[in-house]
Amino acid sequence: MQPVHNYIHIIGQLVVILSYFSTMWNELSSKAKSGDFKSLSRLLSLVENRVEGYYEFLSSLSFGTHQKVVGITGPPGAGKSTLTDTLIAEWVKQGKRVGVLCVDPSSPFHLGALLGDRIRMSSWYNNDKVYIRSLASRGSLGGLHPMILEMTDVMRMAGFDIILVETVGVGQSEIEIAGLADCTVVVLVPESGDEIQVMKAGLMEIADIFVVNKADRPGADLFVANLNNMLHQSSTPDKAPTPVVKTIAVEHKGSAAVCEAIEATHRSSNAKRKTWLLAARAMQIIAKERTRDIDKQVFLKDIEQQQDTWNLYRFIKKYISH
Ligand SMILES: Nc1nc2c(ncn2[C@@H]2O[C@H](COP(=O)(O)OP(=O)(O)OP(=O)(O)O)[C@@H](O)[C@H]2O)c(=O)[nH]1
Ligand SMILES: [Mg+2]
Repeated sequence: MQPVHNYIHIIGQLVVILSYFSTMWNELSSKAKSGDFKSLSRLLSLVENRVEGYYEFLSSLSFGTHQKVVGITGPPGAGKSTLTDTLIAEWVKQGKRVGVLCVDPSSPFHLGALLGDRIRMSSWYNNDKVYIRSLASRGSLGGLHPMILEMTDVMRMAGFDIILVETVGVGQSEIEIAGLADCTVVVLVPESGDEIQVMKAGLMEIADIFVVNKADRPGADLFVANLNNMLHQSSTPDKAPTPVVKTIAVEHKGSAAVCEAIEATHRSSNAKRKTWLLAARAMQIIAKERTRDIDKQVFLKDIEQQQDTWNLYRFIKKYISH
């Protein structure tokens, strides 16, 4: 009889623990929905760390359709954070609630950026319409952040009208952001001649809007003209050329035009593109869940230790065969 009692006791404890978790998720989400940023921060951390119950929580979410996820990407130092700051100001003026996720690649090159964003956007930290969270990219191989899609959905649940995701355009992140955002803004500067070459290899397709920032610098008009030229050449009868907006973010110039352009892409976004975006998101999450057991650091070490006779397919076989 003793073992049966033990089982009942254990099951009872499990029920208590599970109901504790479910109450915690429910309480935090209802507080976050009512505008409590502390609860939102905690929810984001729980999802970021995949704490017990996160998947059930995500599965229970529902959100409005008016919300818009805007991706801001571009080369390091192009002025993305400064522009984000001015866009927040425009939207707050319109009475909108804005949530921002800044993804910071955790390379030593960008160590200062996190602090930089804090300083630049510090004026918003006490505004109850604006929530800003910086994330490290946490070893996601050249990508955004392993839980960025899920965290963006938590932001949607919290009811922001606009959710901005700022990311430095390196590696895979541009492609990932196109799958994440309803509208992708690519920020360039007049000196971005080389980036135009890069764009031919993929950036062009993902941009809904190009912003040429630092238009106070020499060569801005020529750069805009060249860019427009290139975009016109690649446009088709059923696809208008991607709009180009000139800004001087440090002087808050041009940000209203960027907001208008973002609004316009919302109106013109078609059902086919939406389906494509949802499919891209679903594929990303499935791929991530399937590779979840692979510790990236161990994986990298394993590759490092391979000999010259290394064969990629032999190496990955142990990961893909069941
Ligand atoms: N001249 C000029 N400088 C600008 C403009 N916008 C931003 N800057 C400056 O450019 C520098 C980089 O700006 P950030 O907003 O940090 O750029 P970022 O793209 O967010 O940088 P990372 O996140 O590090 O990639 C800062 O010193 C800004 O003051 C502009 O319109 N004109
Ligand atoms: Mg920045």
